[in-house]
Amino acid sequence: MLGGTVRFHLGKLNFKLPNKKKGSEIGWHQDWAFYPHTNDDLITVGIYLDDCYEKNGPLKIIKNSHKKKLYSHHSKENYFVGKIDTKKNKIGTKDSVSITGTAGTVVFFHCRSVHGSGHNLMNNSRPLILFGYRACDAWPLINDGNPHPEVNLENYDKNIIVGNKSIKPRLTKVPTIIPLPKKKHYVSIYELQKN
Ligand SMILES: O=C(O)CCC(=O)C(=O)O
Repeated sequence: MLGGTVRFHLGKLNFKLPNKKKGSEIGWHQDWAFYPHTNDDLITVGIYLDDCYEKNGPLKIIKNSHKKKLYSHHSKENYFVGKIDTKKNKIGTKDSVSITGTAGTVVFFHCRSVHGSGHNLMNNSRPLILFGYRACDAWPLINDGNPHPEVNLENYDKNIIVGNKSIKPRLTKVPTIIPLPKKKHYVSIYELQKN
């Protein structure tokens, strides 16, 4: 899927606590908007650690959206807020696919896929562990807080799973918007989108 080389990018665990009618949704977004690279051979892998039903607030993905445009994730005031104004962009979110599944279900999606998730209305939590991977020659355009070549190249290269290190990035014609400015430093997507 990544064209033959793989470098670990990031890992995080999104719990979605039980019975949350507020605050547990993730607004529609493209991961690519958070970390543009010189090419878009980046993928996110999600694994449910518990069974996830429609009412648990499953991940929802808009089919084929990775082949379309990069949407603005900035507010009216031009701050990066990490979510898309779906009304303004006339994005039909009703046609999204709900990724439900039993514990251990794995989903792979492209970094430009438009996705989000709703509230967890059930009384069990919805732990979803997410891993990001990138082709070895996809060079990050910004420091997104994950292993970054300019911070420590040796450590950055330790994240290669398949392939060889190289300082020759592959440049392709990809739409990019730098995710700046931000109002402040945010530790999670929940916090960023809420503000
Ligand atoms: O936890 C979810 O449902 C979606 C998470 C997500 O898209 C993200 O953290 O970027």
